Amino acid sequence: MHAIMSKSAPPEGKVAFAYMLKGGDAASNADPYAPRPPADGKWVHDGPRVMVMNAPTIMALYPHEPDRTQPYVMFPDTPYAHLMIPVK
Ligand SMILES: [Cu+2]
Repeated sequence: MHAIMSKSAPPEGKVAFAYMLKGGDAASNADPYAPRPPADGKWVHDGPRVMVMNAPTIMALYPHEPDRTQPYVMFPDTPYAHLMIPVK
């Protein structure tokens, strides 16, 4: 989280696990720093989930489109890519 907030590189070789059980909203699934959705876009409303961060090799195995029903990659192709895994 420090890396994304400070726009620096995540610590090499350290995987992180996090959770957001109340869900949350994002302006973009592609741009970690988007202040709002693009003019033709919408907010991404994510439900409760756990997240695996800083594990780039597994990101290639999952889709990059937001989906509340299955795991997907948020911020793909950035140092902040992470797997979003919905929970119920
Ligand atoms: Cu996320």
